[in-house]
Amino acid sequence: MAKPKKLAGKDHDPVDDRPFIEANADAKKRYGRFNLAVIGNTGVGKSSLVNAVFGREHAKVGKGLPVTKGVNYYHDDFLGVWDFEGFEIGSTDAPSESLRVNLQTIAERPADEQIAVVWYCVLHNADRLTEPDVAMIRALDAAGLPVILVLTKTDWTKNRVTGTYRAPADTELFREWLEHPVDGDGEPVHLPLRHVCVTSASGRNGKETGHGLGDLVDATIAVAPESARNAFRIAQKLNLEWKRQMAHRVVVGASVSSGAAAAIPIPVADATTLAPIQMAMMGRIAHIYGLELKDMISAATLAQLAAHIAGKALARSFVKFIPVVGSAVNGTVASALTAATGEGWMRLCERVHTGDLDASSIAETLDQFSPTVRSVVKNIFLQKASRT
Ligand SMILES: Nc1nc2c(ncn2[C@@H]2O[C@H](COP(=O)(O)OP(=O)(O)OP(=O)(O)O)[C@@H](O)[C@H]2O)c(=O)[nH]1
Ligand SMILES: [Mg+2]
Repeated sequence: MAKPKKLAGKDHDPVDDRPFIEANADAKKRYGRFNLAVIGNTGVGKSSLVNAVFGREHAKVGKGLPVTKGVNYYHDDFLGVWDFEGFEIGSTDAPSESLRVNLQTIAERPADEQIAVVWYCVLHNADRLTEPDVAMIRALDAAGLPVILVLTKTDWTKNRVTGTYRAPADTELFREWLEHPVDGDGEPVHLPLRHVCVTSASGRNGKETGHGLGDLVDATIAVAPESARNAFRIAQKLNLEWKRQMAHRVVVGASVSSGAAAAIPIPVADATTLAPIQMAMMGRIAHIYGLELKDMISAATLAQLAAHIAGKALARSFVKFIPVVGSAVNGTVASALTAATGEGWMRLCERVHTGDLDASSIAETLDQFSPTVRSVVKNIFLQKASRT
């Protein structure tokens, strides 16, 4: 491992924030963008579904880049949405034919725009799929795309006794048909769906949370190509546990690196040796939680962050509290310090991600998330325990 760049020697010099920015940019490249195609008639709830799962105002009506007729592409660093307008009933073109042409156009676009998964959206109370629906699903499958059929705007009813929600009986029948489709003569119909999900993006009044979205997220990751899965874990907002697991791996890696960097104990006065490792760890974790740096974290906040979390003052305070350490930070303390820093940063990122904490107030709340002596000591014990 390359020895971390030595940072400014004087106490008041700021810690370099470049490792944060570089690691953040590197995470963006490494994890890439998740591209979803949503197809379905106007008003079936495509945009609402995308917003419920990804939590951004991506798919607002009529505000994308019209890539080809009837298809808009919306994207940020984490997520790309190919928004297909529904076909017009009675139009002369066969919808599956125009879909094929559109898919061809998309296939010629850059690699980071390629569709990973398709949500084919149909109203839950549509009593059947139309011929054009079936033809389009086959065309998508023929193009090698995994298709999830999403029944939308389901009116769930709550069982007063059990508290569980149920879709209407007709919707369940429709789902069963979709899973084992047969024609009027009872002959099987070829319908290449990878999964059927029954969903609603919001409650009846448009305010409550949706239903069936966890199932949709699980189905999506299951059918996504392996290379797109981490990008999906990052882009979606419903399963926080996936993010925690990814971020935790980053913390463990940085913690090990810190231990190695301090294999020969670092004099406390030089404890900023650990800063680049910690800053890089935080940059990657910020990406995993979907924090867009340019919008959310100003350069001034970053500098403050660096000073706060990775500064040598912190290491000094540990020396006061942990007498065994003496005047140097050894490998065990260094790795515990980094682990505690990472855990605090994960909590902060998670709160910004869920909207509990406003990004503009990160600077004022840093103290709450900085590692405490207690959390470092806990990590020292955990590490000792894991070695024995
Ligand atoms: N009750 C209920 N209404 C919903 C649900 N999902 C969407 N809607 C409403 O249905 C309307 C259309 O939703 P959109 O998400 O804009 O539908 P769309 O498929 O993106 O429509 P276009 O972009 O015009 O093709 C909006 O008024 C939504 O609030 C749902 O699950 N339940
Ligand atoms: Mg829409």
